[in-house]
Amino acid sequence: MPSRREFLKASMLTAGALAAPRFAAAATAPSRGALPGAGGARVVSTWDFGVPANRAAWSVLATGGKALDAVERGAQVPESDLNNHSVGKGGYPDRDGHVTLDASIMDGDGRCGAVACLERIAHPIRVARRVMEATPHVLLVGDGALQFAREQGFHEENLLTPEAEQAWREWLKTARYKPVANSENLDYHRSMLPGGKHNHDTIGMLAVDAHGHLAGACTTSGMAWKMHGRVGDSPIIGAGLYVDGEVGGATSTGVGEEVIRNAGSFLVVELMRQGRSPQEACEEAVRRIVKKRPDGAKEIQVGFLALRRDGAVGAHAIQRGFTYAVCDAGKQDGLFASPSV
Ligand code: SD4
Repeated sequence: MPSRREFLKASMLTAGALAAPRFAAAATAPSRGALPGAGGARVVSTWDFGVPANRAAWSVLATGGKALDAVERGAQVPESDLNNHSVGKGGYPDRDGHVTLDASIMDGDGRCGAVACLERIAHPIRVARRVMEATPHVLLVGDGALQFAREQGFHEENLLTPEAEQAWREWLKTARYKPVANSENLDYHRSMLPGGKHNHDTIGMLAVDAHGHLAGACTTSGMAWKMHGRVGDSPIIGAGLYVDGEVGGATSTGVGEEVIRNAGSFLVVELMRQGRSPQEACEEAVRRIVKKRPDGAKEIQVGFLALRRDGAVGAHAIQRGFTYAVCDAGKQDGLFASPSV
């Protein structure tokens, strides 16, 4: 476990490393849990763009709404740009030029739904919820997911913007696949748009509502320049997202392959069930990834965010630079620098 001094140092470095911070990341995470009952609601999200997403979720929670509705609402903020266009319009495509989207949603009662490799639909999180509520399945992929979205009346559109296409053509000149750590925040601040043109758009969001119910959502355009058909951790229940109403929830961001290999979010929740704090649980999950691939881990980023049933929050990442947003009755725009290995 990092000492307080290491934690503060990492936090300060993180804040300094952000190109043009839109929100100043605080050094001290909210360690005390929210109180149950009225005013005890809280929502947390990955990355700086979690702040506006949390605000949208808060509009549901503050009026006594359900955690599930809150995360679905909040996740749609980074799925849209400032003109309310789609996530994919800002996301980079795969190496063949297709913008393919992954998303999952989970309720504390165990119900869940997800879509993977979905094209042409701006709000995959809404399709994921529809999978959960209108089908006997958990995960629909590719053409089948698109067919279902069409049947459900979702609007179809081309998600590849001219800017993203240009960046893709530029990338094709070298065609080298190498994920960049913390590109989510760096690109966000460069473009200043939640769904801006360089943004990978992954948001993991966890909420506890005033009734003590939990839910989570995760949505992404995935790793830029991935192979066509590649699916990351975000739509895999237990990897990019897991919620158990008796314990808490966890979500992840970064290189999804490493998270899937370790069933990351499920691991975090199970560790909390066994008595570890959200912070300790996230640290252990990161440690497992680093331990299994010490050399590979030097070059990649993975971050976990956890919310316990009582509102206590934890986060940990391999590299410096991972931030997370916290929103509750006391403060709606909290932003914290995650400690890291
Ligand atoms: C993935 N975990 O597809 C996602 C990528 C990500 O911010 O988190 N990007 O592997």
